[in-house]
Amino acid sequence: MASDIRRVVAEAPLFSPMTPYGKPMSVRMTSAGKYGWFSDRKGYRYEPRHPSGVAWPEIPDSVLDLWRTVTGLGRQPDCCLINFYPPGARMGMHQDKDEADFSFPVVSVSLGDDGLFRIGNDTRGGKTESIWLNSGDVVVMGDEARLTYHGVDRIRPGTSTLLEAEGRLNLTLRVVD
Ligand SMILES: O=C(O)CCC(=O)C(=O)O
Ligand SMILES: [Mn+2]
Repeated sequence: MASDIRRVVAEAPLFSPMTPYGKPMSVRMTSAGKYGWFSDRKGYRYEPRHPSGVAWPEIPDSVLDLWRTVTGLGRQPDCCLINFYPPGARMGMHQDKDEADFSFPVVSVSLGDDGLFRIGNDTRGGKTESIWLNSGDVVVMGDEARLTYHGVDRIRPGTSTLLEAEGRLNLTLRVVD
């Protein structure tokens, strides 16, 4: 799967999106599928093209197979968001809510270095729990957990040899329409 993602990144290079508040995110990202997730001063949204103007590459079969196995759904995801966390990168607590239908789960796959994932509840603030996600771990955010706040506090560089560079890759599979 890591080599499939490398091919996607070769076609649709990683970029650092700007938050709506005007600060670049520390995570670098790209996408595969019908839509890619994007952010700039105008806000968070899905876009049909990479910022370079090319269409997003297709979602690799290895990733679609995992989606089918984990969800049992006939419906395929519209987006595979690829996040790359270099050492020092993090992602603040947020809900995934730019999708039209929250009855579909979001499936997340972690590859490479360990990441400290924090999960709360469906309101901002309040009690949270942290778990280290290791390479190969899959998290399904579905049903009552679909709109749970979550984020990544830090990664532990050098804990995996899967990727050439130090860092963590996370894929999230999303039904957008
Ligand atoms: O990197 C992770 O484990 C979570 C990524 C995430 O929450 C997102 O891309 O929306
Ligand atoms: Mn998320």
